[in-house]
Amino acid sequence: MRKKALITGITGQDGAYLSRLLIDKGYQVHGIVRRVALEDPEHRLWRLKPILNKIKLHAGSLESYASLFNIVQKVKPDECYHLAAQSFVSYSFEDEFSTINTNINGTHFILSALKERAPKCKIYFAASSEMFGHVREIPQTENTPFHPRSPYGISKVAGFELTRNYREAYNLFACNGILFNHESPMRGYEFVTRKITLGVARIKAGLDKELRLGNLEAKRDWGFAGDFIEAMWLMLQEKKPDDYVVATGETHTVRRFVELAFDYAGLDWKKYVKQDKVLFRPAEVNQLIGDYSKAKRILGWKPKVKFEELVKMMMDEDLRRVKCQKQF
Ligand code: G4F
Repeated sequence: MRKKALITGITGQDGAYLSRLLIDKGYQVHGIVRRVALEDPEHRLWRLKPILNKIKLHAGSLESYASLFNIVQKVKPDECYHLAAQSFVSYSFEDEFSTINTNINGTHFILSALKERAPKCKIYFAASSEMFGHVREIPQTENTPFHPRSPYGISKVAGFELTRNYREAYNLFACNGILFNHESPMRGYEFVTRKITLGVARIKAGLDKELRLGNLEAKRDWGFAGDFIEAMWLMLQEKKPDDYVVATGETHTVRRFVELAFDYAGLDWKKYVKQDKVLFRPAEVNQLIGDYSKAKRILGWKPKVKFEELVKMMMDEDLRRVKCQKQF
């Protein structure tokens, strides 16, 4: 019988890559989406467009225990990937209550529903390097203490602990993937990498004259989303559930990303980038760099796409898109 996977957050970047991977592996893929997404597929399901006829979508909400419970009961998944969240760190400062409520309750609800209706299901929780925040050591490992710096980071620490507690208290096969930043041509436009590559492509096409950014000195460990989702799947194929850092082991400033992207388009970034105080965060995570040696040792996982290739991949896609559809 085909294995059944249930993905929350299937409409996002990671959900789109993961769905493709699972379809290729022969899984029956189910996703939970908000009802509005089903009513407006053109805008909200664009990342899933090429595979819509190969997956089954269910209307539900992270805010409703009943909806998650009913979907879990109906699907009875073998594996569940809980990716859904309010995932934009900056926005979490503006609306801390909804970020904290949705992210923490959503994780609690899905864990509880799985415990009640599919206790054998293997569970992946999308934890985050944002949990390390004001970092206590460099590089960060599975043993580095957390010091989150945003409501989003706090909500992920709570999700991490809930997942670990369901594993220890109820014997669920529940894993935390502590993923560092991961990007791709399917990244949302609010995140800095995509904002930069689209911004450069628009400037190149003469559609914009400047690119406004916040803190250029922040350092991130940026990998390719297509590589990182493989680690999610590998965690659930292990004999025992555990927590893993997924990263590249390299760190770069936002400024470096900017330089490479503008260089690629043959432009001098200093002429176009304006720093805007409004885009700085009330509390910043200054430096992230992950040590993925546990994932390498146990899962046999390592990142394939290097930083420079990632910038080129995203630039190529945005230059192409802006060229064919000037509305971007
Ligand atoms: O691209 P970002 O918004 O990503 P951030 O905050 O690191 O979070 C991402 O990665 C996490 C994993 O560590 C995920 F959990 C999370 O969901 C998300 O995917 O910002 C990256 C850096 C920050 O230091 C920010 O201050 O870029 C800096 N930055 C500078 N100017 C900007 C901007 N970020 C954004 N979004 N927009 C700017 O104009």
